[in-house]
Amino acid sequence: MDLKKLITMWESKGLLKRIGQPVEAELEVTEILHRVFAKNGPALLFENVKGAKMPLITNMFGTWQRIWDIFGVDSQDALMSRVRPLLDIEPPRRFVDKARTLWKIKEVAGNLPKEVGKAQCQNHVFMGDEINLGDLPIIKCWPNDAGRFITLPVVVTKDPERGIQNFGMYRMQVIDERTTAMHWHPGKGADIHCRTSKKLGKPLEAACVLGCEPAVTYCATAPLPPDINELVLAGMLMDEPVEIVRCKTVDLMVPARSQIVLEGYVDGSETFPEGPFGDHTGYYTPRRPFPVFHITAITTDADPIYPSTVVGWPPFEDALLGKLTERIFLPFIKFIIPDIKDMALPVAGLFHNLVFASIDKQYPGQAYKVMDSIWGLGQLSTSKVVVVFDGDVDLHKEDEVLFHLGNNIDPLRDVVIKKGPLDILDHASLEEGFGGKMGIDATRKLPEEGYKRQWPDRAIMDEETKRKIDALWSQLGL
Ligand SMILES: [Mn+2]
Repeated sequence: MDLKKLITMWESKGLLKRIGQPVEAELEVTEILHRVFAKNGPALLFENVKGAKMPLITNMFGTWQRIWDIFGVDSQDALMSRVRPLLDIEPPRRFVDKARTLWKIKEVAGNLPKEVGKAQCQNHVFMGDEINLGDLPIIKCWPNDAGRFITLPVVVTKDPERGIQNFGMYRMQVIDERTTAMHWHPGKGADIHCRTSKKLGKPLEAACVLGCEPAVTYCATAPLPPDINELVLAGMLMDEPVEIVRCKTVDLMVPARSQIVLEGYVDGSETFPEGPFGDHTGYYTPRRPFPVFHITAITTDADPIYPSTVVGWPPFEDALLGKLTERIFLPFIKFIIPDIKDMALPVAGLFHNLVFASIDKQYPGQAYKVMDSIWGLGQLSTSKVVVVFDGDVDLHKEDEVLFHLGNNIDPLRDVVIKKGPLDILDHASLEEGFGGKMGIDATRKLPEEGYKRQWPDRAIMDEETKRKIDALWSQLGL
């Protein structure tokens, strides 16, 4: 569903609040958002951000109810059922299977991106001297931030050799009215495109899409393998194709139902000292050189709305997006690592500091095999601490997790320390992006794992007593 329709719907359900009072783009939006998010409050539409020519929306992803609305579902299960067909596609053995497989592929194909000729995001086109980022209510999030940052951009780039587009989210620091920095880290989709362009000796065309379908915004943050199109995932999750339109000044296709598109290019040899920026670690990330984005056109909806978010000391608005990714990608992780029964990445662990996995242990050393698999898998490879539990542990109850973590381990025997890649934002690690990792085996130990004692039974009530007390319960008046 597009942003304007969501706004109408949320307003009618009391899930969005308009704020007419004048508010500063610097810091004030952050402080208001922080307080409203903390009490599971509404999405906020700031209609009067000082100095800006359009309203700002924030806290779109702040509650599960709004997230389900974004995808047009009423529950997590309903959303999950839309990606399940991908996992069920297997080589057909019988005719009836074949029919089923084709139907499933059709179901996926029916929601592929669809090109349109005319788009709401190109209602107004601003070029040359008309380009002015000052018209947008771009916020400064934290007191020591280097300046104003675009925090919810969907950045579109194309592999210059193979023509495959990528949609990623990289914060953009405003340098002047038509220039920004592009905070894409080494190895991210757009960074790879930029390096290829530099090798070919030409600039990389890029577009920054603001206020597209929020489902598309989410998919730009999803840890998809390279070359898997984010819009295909968005189409599946929304059960509706993403409409795309050709940009006015660059050869890129962008989501048509967007509020604002910044078109331009990045010259791979030019950098800007980007940052500091108060990041989702709750700390400022240091100033580092990043590429520069030159805007060649701004296209907008008839009356555009600018989207934003703030990250910081968790939990913040991005916590729900992280949890959503944990749930959506679990079936795919289980497909690759079948040992895994469940996984939890606690919000306070920032999704890369702490990973909990559970297994039904079948053989000695299986917990270590699972740790190595996690450390070898996509973005999970930067996980700092991985703890493996038995399958009967509810990984989503922090008390239960800590109970087993403390109760079931002997650090001399059950901890492995090793080296590997870490999240670039980790300020504690030995080097930026590289350092120590820890794996903890918190499962019941087998004799072959060096446990020569008798693993004790859990002290739990028997069923007969429970039934007797059930029968007695109403008479006890408790
Ligand atoms: Mn990608």
